[in-house]
Amino acid sequence: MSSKDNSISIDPASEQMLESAASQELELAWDRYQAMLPQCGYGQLGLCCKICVMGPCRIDPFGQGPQKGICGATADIIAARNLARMIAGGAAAHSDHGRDVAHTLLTAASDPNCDYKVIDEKKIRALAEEFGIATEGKSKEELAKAVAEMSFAEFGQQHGELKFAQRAPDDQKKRWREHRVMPRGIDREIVEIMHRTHMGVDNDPKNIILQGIRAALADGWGGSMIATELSDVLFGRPNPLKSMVNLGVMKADEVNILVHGHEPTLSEMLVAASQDPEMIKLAESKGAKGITLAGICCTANEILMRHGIAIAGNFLQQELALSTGAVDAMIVDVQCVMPALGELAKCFHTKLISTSPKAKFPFAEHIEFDESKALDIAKQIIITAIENFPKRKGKNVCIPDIRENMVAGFTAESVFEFLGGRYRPSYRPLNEGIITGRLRGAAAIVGCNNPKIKHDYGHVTMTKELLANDVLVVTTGCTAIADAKAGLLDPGEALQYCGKGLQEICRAVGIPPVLHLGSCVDISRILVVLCNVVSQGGLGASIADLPAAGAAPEWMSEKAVAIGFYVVASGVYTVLGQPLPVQGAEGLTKFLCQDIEDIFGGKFAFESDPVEAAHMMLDHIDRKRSELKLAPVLYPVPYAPKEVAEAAVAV
Ligand code: NFS
Ligand code: SF4
Repeated sequence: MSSKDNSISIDPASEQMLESAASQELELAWDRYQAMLPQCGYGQLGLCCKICVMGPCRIDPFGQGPQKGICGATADIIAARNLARMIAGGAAAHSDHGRDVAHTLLTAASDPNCDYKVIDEKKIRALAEEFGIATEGKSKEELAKAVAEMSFAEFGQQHGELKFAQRAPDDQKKRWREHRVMPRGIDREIVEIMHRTHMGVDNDPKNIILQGIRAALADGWGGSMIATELSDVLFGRPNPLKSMVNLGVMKADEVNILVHGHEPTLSEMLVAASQDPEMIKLAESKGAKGITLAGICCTANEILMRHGIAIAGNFLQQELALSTGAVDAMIVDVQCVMPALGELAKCFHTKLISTSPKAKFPFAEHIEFDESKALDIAKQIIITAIENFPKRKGKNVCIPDIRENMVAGFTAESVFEFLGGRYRPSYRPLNEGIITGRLRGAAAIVGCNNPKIKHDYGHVTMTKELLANDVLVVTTGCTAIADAKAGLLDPGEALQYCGKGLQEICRAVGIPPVLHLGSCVDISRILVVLCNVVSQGGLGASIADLPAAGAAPEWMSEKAVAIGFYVVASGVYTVLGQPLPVQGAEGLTKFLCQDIEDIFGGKFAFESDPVEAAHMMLDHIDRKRSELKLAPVLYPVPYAPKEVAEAAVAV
């Protein structure tokens, strides 16, 4: 795709950098995507197996060639095994992140010299009570130690049920127990996928997917929820705050440091180190006016939520950020970090610094992070960046002068306080809004960028379509960043896109129509919001009853697959902008897009057009409204439901 092609991104800052990168002949993900075309059809349809070396085997989707692998595996078996392994990869990534946070909490609680502290006493007390720990007379450190140890145990637990899964409404728990997908231990469910999908073990596609669901639930209601909850204890619960987003948050005359990846442990310390007066003095001594720290991807969302640190961009902007030539150091930890970055950084003075023993990269300098010396190492990293700043001098630097205001920092608790007012926290106004038809429903839009889809187009177009139809939107991850860049997290600017009912709610309550709930592990916050809405009453007894839907319009990662499955298995209708790689497997596709709804109340749909996808979500929301016998929506809205549209055509 030539960067002259206007259709690569809807974000003007990214467009500008695409032009600039093209003129410097820099290679980006979009170029590599073009070079990859045509992509393998067998892979896209889920019909390629290389689980054993009798293969690789592939199934002919046209029915002419082989219909079975050498072992006899059919299309459905092959696609189900591949998909379950994707879930295992995604659940492992989120959960290993959660485990690391538990480890940091344990260190913070045990070592008085640790740079991390147990910050949120109220939350650690509540969690300890939830875990059945006697709290009376215990210090927050003692409680944190116990909660950290019990969280560790959730990973290795061999039988029983995960603790946070108990938060789910009874209906969800009943379905999970009945179909034997209630997760036992987080690691156990992931290992069991690997066992079952080994050659010659589980060869029933549905049975394979059910184990995939068990691991996915262990992610959403286990590993991810542990990551979110314990991060809140360590770093503080987010509260609504203002910040800025897009490449233009970098400054030509300051040391620009970008953090990229996922775990908040490192980025939290970099925030502290970058604000240290000594560091700022050092930067000034090198001729810089100060230090700008900004983030890419989900670690950006973590420090945005808690400190209001600006965001430089989402997944597909990681290379564009480097292409500005203005980055003195990009510090990466784990997940969603392109291995292409090191080579690109070499075109500039930029230092790429890897920090996790789990994730090393070509051409990166490795400064290993160790939480027992967290602040010292963070300072060492900041010093490395500062010392690199003078090397930028005289080089071509191009920072797009484009940035947007945003409000972020919502949680299941702060939404609650906002909606009900500080003195009478309650989800009542939200439920009432839906019951009376002022709000049509709620939607969660999450997930990545993908060069197969015009950058940010899926997220922003879908969000606007839902807002126009009086649907309150919650968001996380790279969607949140896309929406923020488009002004949708700026309450003033976003209201113009909202239907009348949504406008009234937002004005009365003082919330933006798109609520940023954090990073991808914080989708666990969305699960808690759904539980709270159900328990508030008036909208059914199950998450599956709610006039709500989910979507990932530009997803690309295995983590997104794990999320999709735990959300669907929690009762949410979920539309994916790219199909899961199952479409060559007819039986499996029917199971995921149809039959699974009878079991869990949620199902998948695939639709690449974000407007059409939004309409499918609206149809679902309307169906749920009528099942609940709710009043018709209060204000006539621009979208005509499918039946009406079809009838109009027929006439
Ligand atoms: Ni989620 Fe976050 Fe972005 Fe996708 Fe990657 S950053 S964990 S996986 S690309 S939303
Ligand atoms: Fe082929 Fe079966 Fe081996 Fe897969 S497991 S590579 S289908 S023989």
